Amino acid sequence: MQLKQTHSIVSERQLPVVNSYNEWDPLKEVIVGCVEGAVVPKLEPALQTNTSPQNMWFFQKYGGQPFPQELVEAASKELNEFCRVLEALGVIVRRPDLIDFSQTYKTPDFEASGFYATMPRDVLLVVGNEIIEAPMAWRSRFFEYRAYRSLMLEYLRRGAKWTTAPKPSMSDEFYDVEYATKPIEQRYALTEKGQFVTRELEPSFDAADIVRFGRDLFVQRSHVTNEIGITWLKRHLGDQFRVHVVKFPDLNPMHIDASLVPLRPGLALVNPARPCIQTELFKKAGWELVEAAPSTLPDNWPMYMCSGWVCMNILSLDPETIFVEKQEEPMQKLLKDLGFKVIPVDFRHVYTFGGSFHCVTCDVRRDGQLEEYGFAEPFEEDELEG
Ligand code: ABU
Repeated sequence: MQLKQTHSIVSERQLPVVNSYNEWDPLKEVIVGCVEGAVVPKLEPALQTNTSPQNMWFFQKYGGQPFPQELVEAASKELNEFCRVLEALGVIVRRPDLIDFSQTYKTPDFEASGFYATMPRDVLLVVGNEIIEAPMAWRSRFFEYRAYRSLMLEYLRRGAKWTTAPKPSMSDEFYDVEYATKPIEQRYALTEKGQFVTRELEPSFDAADIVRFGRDLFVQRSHVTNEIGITWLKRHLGDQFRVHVVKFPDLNPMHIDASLVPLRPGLALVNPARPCIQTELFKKAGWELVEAAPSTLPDNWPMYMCSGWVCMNILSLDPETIFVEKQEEPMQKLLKDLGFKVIPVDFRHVYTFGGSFHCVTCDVRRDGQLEEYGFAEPFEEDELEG
């Protein structure tokens, strides 16, 4: 694949403190989330829409209370071991501040308690030397940025660009509060039309609905990312970047990182259960799309906030080396067959909190620069309509 370099090559020593353009350049510094202080969110319109009927009891029983201690301890152990492995590989690991997420808060528009600082990927989007705090759409996540404030201030002081995107008020009018109770067929029809639980009154997006391929960023509309949120992002990033909307047949879209995961220039994992509608456009750009292998997770594993497809929610140490969950042998084999070195790490207890390696991290600094990876022609809006 021919790469068009748009920045001069910089040596590692000269890298800006925040510097990350894609998902695969050699990793130098990363924020890893933590589960300490995690609180089960109370049911609210957007959360309810993304929760399957069989999991509703969990939020009804524990909403507003700390996550059960045994779940926290097991996941914390795995996260700490992951950090140890990263550090042993020479990566600088940063952790969020400990926050009391059980505190309730009241704004002029709603009342809620918090959630956690487990998934920095959801709230922080790094594009080049800039960190953008995402507006988000769950009331329980309104103040989640506070866990990262001391890190943001440090990066700002050391030269990074730091932006907070405008947050929606999250009043009742912002949501289609009936969405969760609509029959499945009607919900499929609504997602087809691009209508989700969040309305278009104000911008919202989660950073995890965006995946970075250098100059080209791909974003999905979801229950937390609306059209006006994407407009804000496009306009904010300006002409140096191209933001393309991609679609997946997904009843409950929320976060793109278990649907489309680039591994190295020209190669990406896709989810066979929700194949990208615009597959041909990736192929035309010279990208090979490989179907992820299914998870080995037992059916009875507690999964309250995501699907087993987090087996493809990997983190790249560099374009040749990837962290994969230790018991996801089919996924490990697939990646090894594609020529990658796999680092297996136990992470099933982290899955229970709603994500895996990509979700629990925010890659602050990778050794690379802004490049193009074959998407020379912008995706045409009419092709995007699929
Ligand atoms: N944030 C990870 C999304 C996982 C899933 O699609 O099930």
